[in-house]
Amino acid sequence: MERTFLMIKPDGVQRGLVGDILKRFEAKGFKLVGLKLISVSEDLAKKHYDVHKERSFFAGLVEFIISSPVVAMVWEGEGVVASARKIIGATNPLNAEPGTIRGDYGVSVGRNLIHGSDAIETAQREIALWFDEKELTTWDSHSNSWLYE
Ligand code: ABT
Ligand code: MG
Repeated sequence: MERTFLMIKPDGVQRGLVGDILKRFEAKGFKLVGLKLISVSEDLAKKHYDVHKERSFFAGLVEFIISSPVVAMVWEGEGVVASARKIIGATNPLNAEPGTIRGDYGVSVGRNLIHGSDAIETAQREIALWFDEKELTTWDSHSNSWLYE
């Protein structure tokens, strides 16, 4: 089954939005298989955002991610990678639709509340980067037969 990596950024944790954000993915019908609150090391932040290392905003982005705890998560379900990106909304919260997490709660691109893997291959890389295999839990959700035909 498809999996994605999501991370509630320091602004989402500081603003008390963890419960609201988790609720959206649960209510949609995705299954939580990994969850932890952590202070991110500079090394991990740099590895996570490696694709942006030449960009002007890279140093500020790394500083932001290590500035305060984040909630790292793995969610599972059919089409979860693309669907989670829709639930999250556009990168710039001012362009994100109301009803999305960024559309409902954000106003600036550098404080956009949550990260979601942008493709299945990216998700596999990010899950391996953030979680040990033993931190992920495989379980049967009683909702499964009511979510899937
Ligand atoms: P992430 O889920 O955090 O990867 O965001 P998303 O994929 O929607 O957007 P990208 B382009 O990957 O942005 C990564 C982080 O960099 C910030 N950013 C991005 C800037 O601060 N300035 C910019 O001009 C761009 C393009 C936004 C994202 N994180 N934060 N916070
Ligand atoms: Mg991205």
